[in-house]
Amino acid sequence: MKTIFSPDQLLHAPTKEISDGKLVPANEIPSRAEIVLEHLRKAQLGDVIEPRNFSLQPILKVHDADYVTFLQNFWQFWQEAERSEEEAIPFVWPVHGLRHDIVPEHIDGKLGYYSFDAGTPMVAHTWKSVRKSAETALTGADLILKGENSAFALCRPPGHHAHRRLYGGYCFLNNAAIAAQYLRDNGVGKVTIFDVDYHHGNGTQAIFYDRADVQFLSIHADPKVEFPYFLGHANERGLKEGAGYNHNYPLPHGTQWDQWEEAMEEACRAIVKFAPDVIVISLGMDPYEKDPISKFKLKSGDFLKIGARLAKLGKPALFVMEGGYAVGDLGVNCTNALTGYLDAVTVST
Ligand code: OKP
Ligand code: ZN
Repeated sequence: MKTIFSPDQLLHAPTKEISDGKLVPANEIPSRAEIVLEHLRKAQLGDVIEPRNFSLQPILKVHDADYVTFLQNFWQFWQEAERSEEEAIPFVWPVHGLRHDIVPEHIDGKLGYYSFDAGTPMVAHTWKSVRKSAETALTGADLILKGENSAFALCRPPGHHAHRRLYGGYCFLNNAAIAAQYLRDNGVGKVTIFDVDYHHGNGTQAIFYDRADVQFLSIHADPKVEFPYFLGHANERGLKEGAGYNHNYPLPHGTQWDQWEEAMEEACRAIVKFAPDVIVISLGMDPYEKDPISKFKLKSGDFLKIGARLAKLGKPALFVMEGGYAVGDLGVNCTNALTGYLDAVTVST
């Protein structure tokens, strides 16, 4: 399995984030990608290649143009506002009863307009990194289109919380959604996005909520008690043509493998019924027991089982990295998911 990654994805490197009412050291840090690379190389998973360049067009199929322009020009706005801070954090949002129809001119208004949390700082090179991260996913999609059975897009920054015109949860461009849309636009009939990250993939869900050509499934901590709090309940089943094509499996804090696996089996039944041509896996390693911001109890060995179960679905698979913050064990856990997949594929085909 080839891995796609660009060193430019390391440039987005905020040092802090707002969490639990205080500024704390950032969790979504560049070394996450480096440790994954190191372990993939050690395991000889396959070649590591750089993403190719893409026009903005495949990104603009998923994200609104004004939002993309905002991300692109953000640092210039920030400097024009004579901000000396190196990390920008929003603090006011157009929630219930406030207006959404006028985009503010002031940088603080724009930051709030295009975000949904205060935990996702923007820095000088954010755009460069997030564009490359999306191109990493797109290059993975290209490999699948060329006939590879699987590929690993080592995306970082992650993407699954990003909506069409909203950033948050460390995410700016929705890498998995951009790849899925690109597959659709290049002849793939039906795509499943299966999100196994600890957090609900609210952005991906929202992007495809009214569509029947892209199925979305997510196993995650119950939003009643976990970020992102405002989406991810079991009764969100899709709208219009998309009705019935969205599946959420919220689970309680403390969930261990047996319970997680039950949800995965239910999700796999829905995937088999949908019969996708390609599966995009939003691969988060944060259901891990030692994850510093999560409360599930999966063990390192459980990621092998996740990979093996995905292989049994028997479809081309594009793995797109999302979360996972126990940096010391992230390389092992990610490698386990991918080798678990490869070993099972070899056996069954
Ligand atoms: C991104 B991904 C906890 C604060 C939560 C946001 C978490 C974003 C997770 N005190 N901050 O889904 O791994
Ligand atoms: Zn997560």
